[in-house]
Amino acid sequence: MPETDGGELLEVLEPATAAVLDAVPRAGVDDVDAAVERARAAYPAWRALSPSDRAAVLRAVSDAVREHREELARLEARNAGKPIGDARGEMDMVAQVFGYYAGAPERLLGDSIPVSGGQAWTVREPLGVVGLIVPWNFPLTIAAWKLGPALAAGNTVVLKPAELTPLSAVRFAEIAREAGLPEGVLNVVVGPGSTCGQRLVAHPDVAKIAFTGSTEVGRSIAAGAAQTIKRVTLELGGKSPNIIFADADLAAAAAAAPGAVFGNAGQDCCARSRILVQASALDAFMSALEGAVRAIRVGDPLDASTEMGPLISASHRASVASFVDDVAPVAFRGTAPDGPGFWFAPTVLCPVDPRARAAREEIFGPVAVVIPFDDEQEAVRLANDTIYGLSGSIWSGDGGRALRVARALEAGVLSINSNTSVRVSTPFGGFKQSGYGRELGPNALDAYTEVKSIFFSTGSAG
Ligand code: TAP
Repeated sequence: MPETDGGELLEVLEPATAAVLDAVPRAGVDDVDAAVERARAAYPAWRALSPSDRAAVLRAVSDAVREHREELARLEARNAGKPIGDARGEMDMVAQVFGYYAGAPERLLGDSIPVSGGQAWTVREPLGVVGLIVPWNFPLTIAAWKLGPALAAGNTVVLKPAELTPLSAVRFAEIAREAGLPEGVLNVVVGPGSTCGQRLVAHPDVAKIAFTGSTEVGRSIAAGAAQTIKRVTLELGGKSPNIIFADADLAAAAAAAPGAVFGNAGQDCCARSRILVQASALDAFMSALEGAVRAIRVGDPLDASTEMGPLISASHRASVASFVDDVAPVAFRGTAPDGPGFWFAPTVLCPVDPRARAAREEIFGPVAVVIPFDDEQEAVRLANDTIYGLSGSIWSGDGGRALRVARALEAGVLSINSNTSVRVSTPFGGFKQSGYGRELGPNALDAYTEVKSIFFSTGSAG
């Protein structure tokens, strides 16, 4: 059960049916304070654990996630409405993240720096209690990206999942505890961002907030954290470009484009939701894309053949639908089930004016805009014409051009002739208003440690 004594119950819905899936106690501010206190009490012992012992615990957590893969995947598929195949892949990634960061406690290296009169070197210290605030789109995966490096570095944690999708975090905490994570090292509080999230941000004993979610809330977290000079990392929204040059393998680009924007029903901060296509290839690309979009299987998340599930909530569906009004230039749409559940058919708008709302705002749903361009310069200008800078793709048969464009794009995670953004061993994070700080890879440890410099005087020979 989550960390709360509160009496109020939070009903958790299943997006595919709109029915109640479960009910969990809803935490309040007092529960956050109690969780921070437990994390504070557990910190000295967790920090003092030998690096190899801390590594062994993280390895055991990784193994336990693998053992519980199917249970966790089904929970995530039902609560977040994502296809079971995707959910299984996400649980594999969660296990990989803990396995990867199990290597970190024994590799938190410092520098030895030449100075006069003695020896200087640096060590990495944990921060203390860190607050993790995560969204509903990849609930346990995004939590793991933060938990792995935070725990490896010797911090203790209070994790606040989104109220819409708390179930996998609650179950994961039990599994991790059974696998040997000491009491109090990971504390889950299930409650609203407006109370529990804000309290974590304001709490004087929380050293850092790692947040993934909307740019709007990220802004308020950065402002709130300034009061106590908390460390903050922010992984926020995106409006990522998928740039397709006429010299690309158009069939491959068109076959891959739907997955890059309609995966997780478009509820993905890395969604390549702006498809920029060189005008001379537009017709050929659009006809290949149409077949791929109409073929997407949208349906029951627990059916192994499903490729796209529902949206997360009724209100989010209304927000997505507002981008496909009567005057939207709908080129073609896929299908979606009727009846209960928050369904929305994959939709492609073309041609879209780059100044249009659908081309500028993060839709966070299965709606792609296609924008034609004439040359490389225009492609780069259009791609960078956004407040965001998270990810993007470049498809071209000209390697020099692909690299030139990759260097010119203002974004943190790019792929060439591929739409993948995320690997456990490579850094992930945004430029501009997509946030700051990096998750995953070796860089994530920087965000959960302070560098300490120590000078040892050697005196002078007598
Ligand atoms: P947010 O409101 O940003 O929620 C993300 C997390 O922050 C949730 O755990 C939320 O808690 C918490 N939160 C909300 N207000 C807070 C506050 N004032 N202080 C501290 N924590 C707070 O995102 P959302 O409502 O779920 O989605 C809105 C839009 O955000 C989406 O349409 C999409 O554009 C964007 N979004 C981006 C991402 C990524 S991966 N970058 C993920 C999700 C959403 P509760 O939800 O429990 O109240």
